[in-house]
Amino acid sequence: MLRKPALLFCLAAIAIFPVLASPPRIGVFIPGVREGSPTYDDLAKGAERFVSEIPGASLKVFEAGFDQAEWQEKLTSFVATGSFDIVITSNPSLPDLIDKISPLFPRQNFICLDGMKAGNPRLYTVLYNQTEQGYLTGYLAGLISTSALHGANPAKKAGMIIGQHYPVMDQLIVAGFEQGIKAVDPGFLLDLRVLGNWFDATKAAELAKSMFSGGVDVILPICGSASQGVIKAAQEEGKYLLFIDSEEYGRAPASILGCTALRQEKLAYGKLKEAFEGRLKYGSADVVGVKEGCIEFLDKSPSYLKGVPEAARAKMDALITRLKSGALSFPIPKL
Ligand code: RBF
Repeated sequence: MLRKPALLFCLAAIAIFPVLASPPRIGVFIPGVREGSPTYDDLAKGAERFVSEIPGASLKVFEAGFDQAEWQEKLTSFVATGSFDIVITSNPSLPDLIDKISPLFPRQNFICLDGMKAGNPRLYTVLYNQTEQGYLTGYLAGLISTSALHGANPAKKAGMIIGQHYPVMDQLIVAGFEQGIKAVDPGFLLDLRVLGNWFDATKAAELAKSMFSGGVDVILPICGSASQGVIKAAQEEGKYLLFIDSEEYGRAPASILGCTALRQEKLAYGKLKEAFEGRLKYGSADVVGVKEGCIEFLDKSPSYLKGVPEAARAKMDALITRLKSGALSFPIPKL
């Protein structure tokens, strides 16, 4: 028989780590497709790494596709299987969907990266401070556009091609990018184009070409797999691109001069681990950025080191230092 202190210890351990009793069953809900969307691919990779480290743990990755009208029904069916201890996803529009279906599955836990909603006791969200990310990227766009690089022109115009409008895009990423280019020169103009989906590479290439002919010399595409069309256009016209979300230099080393990545794989892995160990605060909403190491400008690639002039890189270093120290910070607006 267990003596009293040992028994108390066991009871305390069960109370603190209830899920440790059995290996976790993880469901990954991809609101789109993995292929061509690093934000979703990295989410799945983080979950795959987590599961690979725990004997007996299981994982199912479900791709819900591009028809957003179907997501609520697909998420409901996914959760209704009752197969998962935690359902993890990533997208600013998912917390509202989770809130809607959550009352049907009151014991189902959810984690949503790249989203923000506090108050649902079964949902934890963590938002990236994408104003910082947009600002860093816009600042580099301004520096490239005003440089003596071949392909840069005197017009103070930088571009973005986005999949669609949504609050995080408009109020954080685009707003940050615009502030960044204007920090280089207040006379800069942003040429913003909306693709209307996350996959049409042919239309994205046409948009990019019309922007280049209008005086834009650097574009930030945020349009999923359609970005392949933007790359093709930039290569043909000898213009420049910047990316966010992931390391993308390899797709066009002479055209892509900067990547400000989200550490999505690390965050997915880390939050699943916290949940498994009973440390995740369901009901709360965190915000992470450069300071926390969750947004990182990738400054080691030869594309950046050889492609961007030294004076511009020194200015980027100074900006990154200010963001890391907190000397420069951007509050999150109410979304
Ligand atoms: N980003 C992608 O890379 N691929 C997608 O298919 C995609 N679909 C989205 C659908 C909706 C409704 C919303 C709100 C965002 C979507 N995003 C997509 C953007 C993604 O969540 C993130 O904001 C960007 O990748 C910038 O970090």
